This record gives sequence, C-alpha cells and structure tokens, in this order.
Amino acid sequence: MIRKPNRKIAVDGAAVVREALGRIESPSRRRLLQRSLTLGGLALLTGCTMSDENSVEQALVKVSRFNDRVQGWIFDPNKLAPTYPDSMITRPFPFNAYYGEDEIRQVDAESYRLEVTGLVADRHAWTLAELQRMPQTDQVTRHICVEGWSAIGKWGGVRFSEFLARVGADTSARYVGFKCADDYYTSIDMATALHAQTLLTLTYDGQRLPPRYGFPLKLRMPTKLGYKNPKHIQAIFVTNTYPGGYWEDQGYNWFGGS
Ligand SMILES: Nc1nc2c(c(=O)[nH]1)N[C@H]1C(S)=C(S)[C@@H](COP(=O)(O)O)O[C@H]1N2
Ligand SMILES: [Mo]
Repeated sequence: MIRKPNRKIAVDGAAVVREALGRIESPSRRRLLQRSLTLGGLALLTGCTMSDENSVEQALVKVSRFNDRVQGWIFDPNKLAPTYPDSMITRPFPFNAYYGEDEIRQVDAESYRLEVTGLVADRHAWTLAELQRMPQTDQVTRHICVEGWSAIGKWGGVRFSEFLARVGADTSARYVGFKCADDYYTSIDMATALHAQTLLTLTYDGQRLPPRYGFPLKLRMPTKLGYKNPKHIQAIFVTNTYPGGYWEDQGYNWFGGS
C-alpha cells in the first residue's frame, strides 16, 4: 500500500493557490490576486493554517464564500461603491485593530500635527482646525474586513482629492503612504487616492472621530477592504517608492479593493 506522506508536506502550495484562484469569480479580482497570492497570503486572508488537507479545504471554502459576499458590495462594475440611508448604519459599529480595545491610542488634539511630505509643493504640518476649515462632506458606506465581517458606517471629512490638490501633490506619482500613531502603516494607489468617495475623515456618525475609530484622522475608502483604511493618521507622503503596509508586508493583497 502506498503510504500518504506526512500531511504537512502533502500540501502542494502552487496547486492550492491555482485552485483558490480558480474559485474567484470576478476576473478583475482574479487578475489582481494572480500577481500576488501566495500560500501564506491565502492563509492570512482566510485565517486557515494551510498545514493539512482539511485546513486547505476550509480555506478554499472560505475563498468561495468571500467572493459571494464581497463581490456584490465592493467589486461593483460601475465603480462607485454603494451608499446607504442613515437607518442602515450598524449600531454599535465594530472596533478592529491589530491589538485589543484596551490599547486604543489616545492622540492629543491640541498638539496634533499632520505631517505631509514627499512629492508635494506645500510640506507644512496641518492642525486639526485647518483641516476642519476645508469643505466637509459625509457618506454612509459599507466597511468590509477580510476577517469575515462587514458593517455600515457614516464618516465625514475632506475629499482626499481636494486635500491633495491643496498641498500641491504630484498626482502622477504612484503611491500615497500613511503612517499612524499606533505604528500601523499602509499605502494606496494614486487612482484610489483621487477617487470621489475617498475621504480624509474627521467625524464618525456626525461626532468628532472617537479614539476607537481612529481619532484624529482616518482615511475612508469604500472601494477598499478594511485594512487599507488607516486610522490615527500622523503622516501622509506622496512617493514613487513602494511603501507596503502592516498587513500587506505579511502577505495581504496590496491593492485590496476594486
Ligand atoms: N492605525 C490603524 N488603522 C487600522 C488598523 C489598525 O490596526 N491600526 N486596522 C485596520 C483594519 S484590519 C480594520 S478592519 C479597520 C477597523 O476599523 P474600525 O475600528 O473603525 O472598525 O481599521 C483598519 N485601520
Ligand atoms: Mo480588517
């Protein structure tokens, strides 16, 4: 009889990734992941260990489910993410970070300055009052976390495209990077930075952004997954050098959206 090799070794990474890609229904999403999906990335996306056939099968089932739910919400062909009435806001809105609620960062409003560096004409650091004086807008959109939950919330603030215009950003640059007060960091493509629904938010549900949701500043993009939306932003920089991100550097898909 042929003995099965050690189950750990039996997992053929390349084959599993091919299978996972095959289960992704959206061609655009498949193309995105094709460039970057690894066995480790799949493990992170699904929360499965990928150490034996059982966990691999669980991961593949999750990929299928992920598609079913996510596609309708986020990978919308007409490009604008859906918006919702206030009555659909999820209450209470969930908290999430790479640490627990007992470690939520407290940023001091008075001494706070937003650093703006890199390929911008105006590198002055912004106070909150200055940001509040820019035109404000709000929107109710769905936040989708790869950990398997989604929730509808209302964020208000400055259209990021207007902010970038104000600081004289080189919008032909490839990336906008973010550094946060809690050591989180991420970066986005310039096209998404300029998207009409991308907001540099100062409020949540009409109130000053509470610490749990990222006081004093959160970048809110309904076209991208939760981990791409930095809270507690301390510095913004425009660059052509790939800045990566906290989860992205551990295998999450960098684009992370539609
Ligand atoms: N600074 C910072 N931003 C962050 C995170 C974090 O840990 N630190 N977590 C990300 C993830 S994975 C999610 S799902 C959302 C959670 O935002 P919420 O607490 O408003 O639900 O914040 C994102 N932005
Ligand atoms: Mo998340």
